[in-house]
Amino acid sequence: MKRSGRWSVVGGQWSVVRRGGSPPTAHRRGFTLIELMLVIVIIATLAAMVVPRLVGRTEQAKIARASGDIASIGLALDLYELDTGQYPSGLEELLRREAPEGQTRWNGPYLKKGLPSDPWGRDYKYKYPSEHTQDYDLWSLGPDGQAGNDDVTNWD
Ligand SMILES: [Ca+2]
Repeated sequence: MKRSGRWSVVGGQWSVVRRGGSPPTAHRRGFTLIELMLVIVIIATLAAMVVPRLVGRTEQAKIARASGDIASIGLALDLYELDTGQYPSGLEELLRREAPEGQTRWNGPYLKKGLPSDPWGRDYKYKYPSEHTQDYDLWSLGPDGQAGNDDVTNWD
């Protein structure tokens, strides 16, 4: 590739100097430091406006992922119940490869990819029998790790 010029700093200006050594002329265009700083300030301002929205979206995405996890763990629980006639006492039962003693129908492990942590790095909670008049309770404590309104649950 033939290069037509080279980058150089002349008097605080970034500019392309033409090969052949023709002297810099008045209409030569380069970025001054001030212009560069202006661009940086504009980018920083845009980032400050956009980043909080992205953070909000990330939280929404985590809640959506927790709902998805709860749905797929729920599916595994239902398959377990279909084979054994009852829901397991704990989620780790879904990971069991060998059938329990006397269990003739068994297609474990029911969670092939293991038990996921919730998007905030904690275990999903499981309770059987349910306290919410359903088959079982399955939930995440949400962003704050404590029981409250931001929990992601399979009941409301
Ligand atoms: Ca919570």
